[in-house]
Amino acid sequence: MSERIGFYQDLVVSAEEAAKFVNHGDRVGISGFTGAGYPKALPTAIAEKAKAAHAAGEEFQIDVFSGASTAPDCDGVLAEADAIRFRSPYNSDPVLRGKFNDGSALYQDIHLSHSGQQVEEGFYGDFQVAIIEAVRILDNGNIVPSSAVGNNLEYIEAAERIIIEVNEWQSEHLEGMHDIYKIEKLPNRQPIPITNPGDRVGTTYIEIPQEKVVAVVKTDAPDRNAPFKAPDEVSEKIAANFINFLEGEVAAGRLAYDQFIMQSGVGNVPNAVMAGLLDSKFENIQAYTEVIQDGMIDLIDAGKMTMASATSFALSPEYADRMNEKAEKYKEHIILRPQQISNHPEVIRRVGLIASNGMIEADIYGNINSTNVGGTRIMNGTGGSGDFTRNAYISTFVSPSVAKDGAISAIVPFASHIDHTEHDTMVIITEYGVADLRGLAPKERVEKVISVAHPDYRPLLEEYYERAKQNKFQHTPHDLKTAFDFQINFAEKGDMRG
Ligand code: 0RQ
Repeated sequence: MSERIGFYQDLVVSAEEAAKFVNHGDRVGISGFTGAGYPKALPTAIAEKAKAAHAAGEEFQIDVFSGASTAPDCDGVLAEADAIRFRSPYNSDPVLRGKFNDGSALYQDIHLSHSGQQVEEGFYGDFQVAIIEAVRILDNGNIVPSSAVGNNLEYIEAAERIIIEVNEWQSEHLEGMHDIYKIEKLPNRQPIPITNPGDRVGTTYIEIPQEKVVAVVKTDAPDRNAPFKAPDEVSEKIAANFINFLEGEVAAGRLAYDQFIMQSGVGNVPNAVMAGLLDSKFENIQAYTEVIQDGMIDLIDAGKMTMASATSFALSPEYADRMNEKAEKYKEHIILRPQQISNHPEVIRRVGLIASNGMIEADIYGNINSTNVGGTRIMNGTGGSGDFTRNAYISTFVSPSVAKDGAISAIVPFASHIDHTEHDTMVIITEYGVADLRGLAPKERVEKVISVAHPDYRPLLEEYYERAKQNKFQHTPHDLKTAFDFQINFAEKGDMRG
């Protein structure tokens, strides 16, 4: 174990000892993104400290900033201990989500490419602590990050005190997979010199200001690594529709079989899309995306995907084991970057990728709600979906047409919260087909969007549109009195059909 800690040997302590450096009211930046690369030991130790303080009638809450989501042994334990006052920029932990929704914790849901810069520029104030997971500490005190890079650079720079967790579960062969490039602060910013997903422009390690390191903790625990559900009939149909759409782009001369650069959101539908790509004519697929999922590993193994650039892994346990065994081989095909780079609008626009993300609901004009069920109940967050949707060559949303056994339609008259506007949405894909909205005025889009709704909901959407057209103003007709009937029906009667 100690060979992983080539420096700061005298700072190695237990997690409980290290937690002494975290105080009530601190702003704490942690490593971690989609359940990978988050600190495994400190969160529990901080949660225990919070519980002890609360039992003694004292206050103890911190503000937590990460790359994106973490895991039950990070956000979950802190939320259960009521140790989080404020959280940003992304969360998918159910316990913490409950706290946001009952008002006992605050959440700022922002674009993942913006969060690090806003920390750097001081928008949040001072940071007291950074807790960063590493594979290894190098002999000069710098670190090899683990399975996510996220906002590590920004938190290390902003924090007064740095705690490093060295996790032996992570493969040492991840060394060399990272590409750490630091964007200069304003006003000295230069173009990011990446023109292809496989371009390496930085270092394989993160520089650490040695004087700030206060503790090193040894861990040996796996990433969250939730298994994916096997693709079901609906996700397979969505995937087939997505691939048909790509085939149509080839037929139209706007894409070639060896030109496809993808961004993919996380989840079962994206994984089904990747399973579909395995049997497709597409070759030499590249990803410029934020997370590497199981489906991409399969594509790499099959020789179909040549390069995947991201900021973290989001692998199932089986695939995480495979990564740990064969990291040496995978690093020929995978680059892990800071999230400011993996999600950077400049690079996304330059490489010309096709984005596909999930959604909660789309309205008849193409506005997308990715985050708030019924307009008010936060689910996860916008994550990187805005970074990619706004800047992709083609932006698609993929979703089952209904949720909760048909009680919820993914296509509604008016989205009850809007994360991506009709100006950015190009294509909506469900199991019923592809609504290609490119080049269309709002009123021309309605029929196409309704055609991918579930058949139960199509007549209700058509009736709504007829009513909306009675409006005096005919550019984006709405009947505001009934525009949210679907969502109101669900809130009051448990079914959008009323
Ligand atoms: O809940 O499991 O309790 O039934 O949402 O839904 O269909 O499995 O799809 O996992 O892709 O999630 C938008 C939440 C979709 C996700 C969202 C319920 C549904 C189910 C999951 P149950 P599915 P997904 C890269 C890009 C925003 C961030 C983003 C998301 C659960 O894709 O968070 O795109 N996206 N990031 O029943 C009520 C609706 C619903 C609904 C689905 N209309 N109303 N519940 N659900 N639609 C990732 C990062 O940035 C890190």
